[in-house]
Amino acid sequence: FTRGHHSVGIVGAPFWKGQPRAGVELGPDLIRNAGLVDKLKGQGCTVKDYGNVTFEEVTNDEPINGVRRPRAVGRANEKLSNVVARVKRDGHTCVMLGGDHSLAIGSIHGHASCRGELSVLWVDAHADINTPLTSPTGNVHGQPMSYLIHELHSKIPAIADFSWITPCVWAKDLVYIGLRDVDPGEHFILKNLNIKMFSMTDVDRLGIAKVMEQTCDYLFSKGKKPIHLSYDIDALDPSVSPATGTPVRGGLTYREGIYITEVINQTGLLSAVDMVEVNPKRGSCDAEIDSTVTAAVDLLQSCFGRVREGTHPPDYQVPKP
Ligand code: B3U
Ligand code: MN
Ligand code: MN
Repeated sequence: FTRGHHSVGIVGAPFWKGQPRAGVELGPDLIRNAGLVDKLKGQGCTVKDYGNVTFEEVTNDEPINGVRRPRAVGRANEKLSNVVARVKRDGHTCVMLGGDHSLAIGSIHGHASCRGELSVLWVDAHADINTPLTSPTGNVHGQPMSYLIHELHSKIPAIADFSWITPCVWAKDLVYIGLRDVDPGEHFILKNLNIKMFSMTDVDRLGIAKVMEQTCDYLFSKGKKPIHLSYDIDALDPSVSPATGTPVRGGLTYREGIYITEVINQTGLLSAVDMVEVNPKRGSCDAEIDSTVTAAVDLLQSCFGRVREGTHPPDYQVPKP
């Protein structure tokens, strides 16, 4: 096979407590049941499935500093961080199947603990960079980047079971694509830290090809680092991926979403991917669920070398009559 030959390690994280809507914990098995492993193998990847992380029940998990379910979220991410670090030590590109986007704390932390400084590409309708004290909801899935950015460390209050988190990403190494629902505190942080972002307005103005060209130029100008792609399925338009907790109109088309992953694959630097916020209970019929899950699988296939023009084995011969 001309492309691919990636070694992929898959980790399921069936966790929902970073937000209030049940069902997002079904994401990992849905994405697997849609044939992810066989499809990746079929395009030339080596795949190891590490199974699902199991999370302990936490009782008496009252909010701290407005943060909801802090102990469950903190412990789940500490465990996930250790699993992702193991997948990276084993030499794989790590695919973390969520679950809600609070899991990016553990995924990025574990990745960085093994690979050092990272470039983070965050594809999402939302910036997920509220601090506990700017968050309008208290849901940690709207906050993960705030815990990981060095420059925000002094703004994070003490929270039970979050003390293991050490910041590991510099503001200059973060790029957003797809933003269209950003809270005031988040907008202030993005501007104040001069974080690179391509809102949907920028996608409209530039087109996705220029957005990706500028994303790569920007990240590579800071030095080539392993890329962590954190892909929230709600980045795509709800007409494509309706089965998600907080859909926002006016999102990426299927083609724009796929193009992002094709370009990231071509960099050769992709080191870990999160695919999060697939929630079948938010789909109103099987077709809506199927469209959402299929999009998630297609995006992951494109991350690992699937190309829309098609391909053929190097020894391919046209059959002679
Ligand atoms: N920014 C809001 C809403 C939100 C963030 N992420 C999602 N929704 N999926 C918040 O809760 O911080
Ligand atoms: Mn998100
Ligand atoms: Mn989102």
